[in-house]
Amino acid sequence: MRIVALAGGIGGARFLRGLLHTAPEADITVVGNTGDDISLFGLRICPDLDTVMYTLGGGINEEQGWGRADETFTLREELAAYEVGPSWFTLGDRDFATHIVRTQMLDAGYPLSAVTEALCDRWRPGVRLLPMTDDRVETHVVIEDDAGKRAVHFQEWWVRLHAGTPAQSIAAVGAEDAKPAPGVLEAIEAADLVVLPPSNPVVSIGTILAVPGIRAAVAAKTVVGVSPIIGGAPVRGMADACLTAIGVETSARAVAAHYGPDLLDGWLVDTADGATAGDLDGIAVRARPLLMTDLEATADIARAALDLAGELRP
Ligand code: FO1
Repeated sequence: MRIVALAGGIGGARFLRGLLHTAPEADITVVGNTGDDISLFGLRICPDLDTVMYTLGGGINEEQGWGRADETFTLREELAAYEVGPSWFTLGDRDFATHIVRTQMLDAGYPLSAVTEALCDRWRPGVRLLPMTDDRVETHVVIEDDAGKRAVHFQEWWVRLHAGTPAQSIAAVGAEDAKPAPGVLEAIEAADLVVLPPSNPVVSIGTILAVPGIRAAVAAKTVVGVSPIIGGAPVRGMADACLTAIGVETSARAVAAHYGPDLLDGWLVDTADGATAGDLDGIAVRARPLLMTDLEATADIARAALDLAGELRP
């Protein structure tokens, strides 16, 4: 079975671990969000690609959901001693090596897709990990505070401001001129189904769908999504702040409506939202426990998504 998953960071990576567990024989291609990418200290950092690579490759810092396990922070301390920032974005020594290798290859002219493939040669995530595009796309957020109205990089809003200052707007800068990375459209077209894991529907899944050509390719397939919102709140992260920024209510049903029936064929909601689990504009909605408490629970959720897709596939 050929599966394509559009994935963001922590929630997406955790879901993929369950998907691999329940369908070890499946051929899984992950199209990763690169809108979170940021350049710091002269290095290109790809948080969502790294979170998928480290999580599926066994190197993730499990409780954080990002960065490496068994980290040390000597480089960070030395940079602070030189008062070279930013200090609000924590990079560990092991993680720095990934960004050095990536930047070296990008500077040598390799596209991000080739760099990601090379990094995955080491990590062996068990899926084919493709960036959504090789072109530069960066999510920026317009905020207004006592320093005035300005656009800040998504990471500054997310990490330094904890999404505490309301986003007046969120823009995937460069998305309209970006092309899908090599292999992305082919993988989607060849897929038996596309899965939307419980990633951030705005800055992760939404950004991937904003790359011209990807949304139409996905919409042509059987698509099943997993709600990242349970009982009116995101399980983790701050998807509510992102949804509010685009005028979408923070509910499982509102996210399904936001993705739209042209895109979604099936939608899994948690039992907490079961009361409103009736189908929505032709989207088949099913309620089941969605908390990814451990690998078995996550595998069961992934299995439910595959079963629903099987039910819906023409
Ligand atoms: N998230 C934080 O909340 N604080 C950090 O200092 C931080 C550093 C960081 C470094 C590398 C990396 O790959 C991810 C990092 N993240 C950090 C998480 C990151 O902001 C988010 O995972 C994604 O961008 C959103 O999914």
